[in-house]
Amino acid sequence: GSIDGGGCPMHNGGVRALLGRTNKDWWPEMLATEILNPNGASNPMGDDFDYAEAFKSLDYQALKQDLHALMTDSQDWWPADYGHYGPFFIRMAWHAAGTYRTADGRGGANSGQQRFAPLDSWPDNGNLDKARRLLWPIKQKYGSKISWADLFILTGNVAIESMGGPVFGFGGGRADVFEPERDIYWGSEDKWVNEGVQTRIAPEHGMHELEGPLAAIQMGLIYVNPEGPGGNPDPLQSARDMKATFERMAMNHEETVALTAGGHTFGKAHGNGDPSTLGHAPAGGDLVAQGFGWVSGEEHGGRGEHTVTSGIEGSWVNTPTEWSENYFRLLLDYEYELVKSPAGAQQWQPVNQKEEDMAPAAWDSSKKVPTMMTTADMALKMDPEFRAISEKFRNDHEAFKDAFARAWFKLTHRDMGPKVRYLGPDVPAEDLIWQDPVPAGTTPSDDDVGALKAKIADAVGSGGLTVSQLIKTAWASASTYRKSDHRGGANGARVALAPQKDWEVNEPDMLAKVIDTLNGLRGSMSLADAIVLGGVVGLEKAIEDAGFSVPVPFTGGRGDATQEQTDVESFAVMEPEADAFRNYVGKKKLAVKTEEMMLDRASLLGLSVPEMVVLIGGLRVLGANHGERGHGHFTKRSGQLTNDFFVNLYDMTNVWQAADDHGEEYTATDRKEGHTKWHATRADLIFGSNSELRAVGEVYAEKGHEEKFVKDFVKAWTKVMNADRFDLA
Ligand code: HEB
Repeated sequence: GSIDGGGCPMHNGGVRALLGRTNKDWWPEMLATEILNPNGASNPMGDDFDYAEAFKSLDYQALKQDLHALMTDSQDWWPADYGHYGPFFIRMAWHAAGTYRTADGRGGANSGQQRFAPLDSWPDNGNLDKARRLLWPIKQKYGSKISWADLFILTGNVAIESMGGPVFGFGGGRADVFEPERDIYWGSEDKWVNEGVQTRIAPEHGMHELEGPLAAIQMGLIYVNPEGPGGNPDPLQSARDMKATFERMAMNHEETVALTAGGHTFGKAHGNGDPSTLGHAPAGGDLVAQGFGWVSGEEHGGRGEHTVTSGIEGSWVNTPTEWSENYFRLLLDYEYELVKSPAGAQQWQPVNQKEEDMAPAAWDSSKKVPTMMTTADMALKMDPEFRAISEKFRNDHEAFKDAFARAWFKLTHRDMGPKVRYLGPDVPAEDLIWQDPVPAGTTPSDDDVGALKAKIADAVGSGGLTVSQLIKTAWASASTYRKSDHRGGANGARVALAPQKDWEVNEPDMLAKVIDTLNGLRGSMSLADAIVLGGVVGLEKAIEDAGFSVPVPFTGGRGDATQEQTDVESFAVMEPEADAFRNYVGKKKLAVKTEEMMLDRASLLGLSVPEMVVLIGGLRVLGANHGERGHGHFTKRSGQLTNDFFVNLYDMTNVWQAADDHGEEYTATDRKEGHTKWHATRADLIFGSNSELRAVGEVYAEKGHEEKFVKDFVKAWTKVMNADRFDLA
């Protein structure tokens, strides 16, 4: 699930703010540009700009050629180790993609977030500001035909290719945003990883599991601390942390080994200097630094030979700019001893290393230096399960190559959603299970749509189906969509498959009955379309019963996925632990308040405040609550689409009182007569207590706005139903 308590004692009573620590907390003096674009309308390309169209006019091969040339075009202001920037760019791409986490689909490479705080200033992203600046002339040349987000990943691919490594493919289509994502929780700690803060998994303190939805072991890391948990060089504990964090990014243990080994077949770590002389991270830096961070105070400027990034020093293998079999060979054939880098970091060095296995010095290829392993690399040798995988890959290089190429492709494309969103000539033909494939649907004719509508309406007329059931089923199907990684949604009708069909929030018995009935009626139309059409029929009846005539649009053409096309485990993390739209709260104790969960879900659905407000107000009177729950059902005209929720919520004859001792349920009594009037949850009363939600709700409660309410509801509803229709664009 998305936001669980995770057993973290740091957050008083287990409740924390939805967003934890934000940029404003880290850098109070940061220029508050958001006052100019409170609604996120900061894209200089304007609303009409269509990145997919722009990408189609890109000279992709010329761009790739320029990137190949860039790899060895060393610049004095940040010279290339071994004369090759490839490894540096691979790390840039990996860190761009590596923030992805499965629980809420946020993070990842798909909007170019590495350009903004806090990511640009995370200790783990040290010196990647230079990698991005090296790319600027190419970004400038191709302009808006290639986004920064796509460029990061494509550059990583070209880097691998240019050093002879295996590449599975590339799909473009990551549109840039122009401000930091403000909807993402990165943690609550007020110190960075290198400032002695508690690690997020610490069994000795009763913390066995990462706090949801986080996927990094400490604030400011992409995954784990290379020196070991909290700096403790224990490879087995490091293995534990690697498994926990890589699982959160959708990687199994084999993929985790392949990625780390493949990545560290290239490049070096940087720790040849005094880390205490390093200046500010990019955010909070001096004007004259122009966005460069970690400027060294040492005479030589901390470049080249004197670079300090992680503080660890050395390359993993003897051939750091070529794809090879050397990583596993050196890892498994040598004994290692713990040593300290010049910067004082803990690292592992081969015992009695043969001269030919040593690496060329990055700045003087005539000199040989010992190779090294980080504690995280040692995990691949010391942890029995990782060890077996390492040995398998060592003995079968083709299997390793294939595993690395596929895992890299998944890493860098996991947050792009369905394959229809991929652009460009290098999109692989093969369908991959993590892409949540859905067979193409066929658009039903108007006659077929009309005929099925009539049949569903008959079923409602005869009592075989209810408006509430149709609305709940359509909502259950479509509302899994999340704009963070473009997963979920009504397309594919996965609501009828495991695991979604069994989710408590979906009321499995009710759901099965509705789906059976729709299957019996739908003929050749897809189930996915029939479910959405069921919602249309339910809604139109509710609108008509309320005395309005507002049509509900329907766009067919969805396909049905099979169980084989559905990775049950990867869908399991999408199960809602609460859904305010259905007034549902699960049994699990959550780390944030119910109304914050509501905001989070609305944000993932891409809703604005008015859209969220109108949807909740409408769903309540339509009887879309989970089970038979009557909370928030502020109407005497159940099943009619009216603004009664707001009219009755804002009625001053109500006096509200808590009805339980954990703040979830409330009861209204009549101010004069004292009789019980309504029952509500937090997710109902927040629309009266929060001044901004109230201001919007009041508009819907106003005289003369009854029809506006219906029209706005239909619009917001339709937006949710079609949120995943990338095939229509
Ligand atoms: Fe890595 C580098 C850690 C995974 C790729 N890395 C690195 C370093 C460190 C690390 C510490 C150094 C930095 C500096 O500069 O100083 N990693 C790590 C960890 C992990 C990892 C802990 C988890 C386990 N990687 C990874 C992956 C990849 C990579 C997955 C991909 C795929 N890296 C890399 C590269 C590099 C690195 C390529 C190099 C860079 C240069 O050379 O600059």
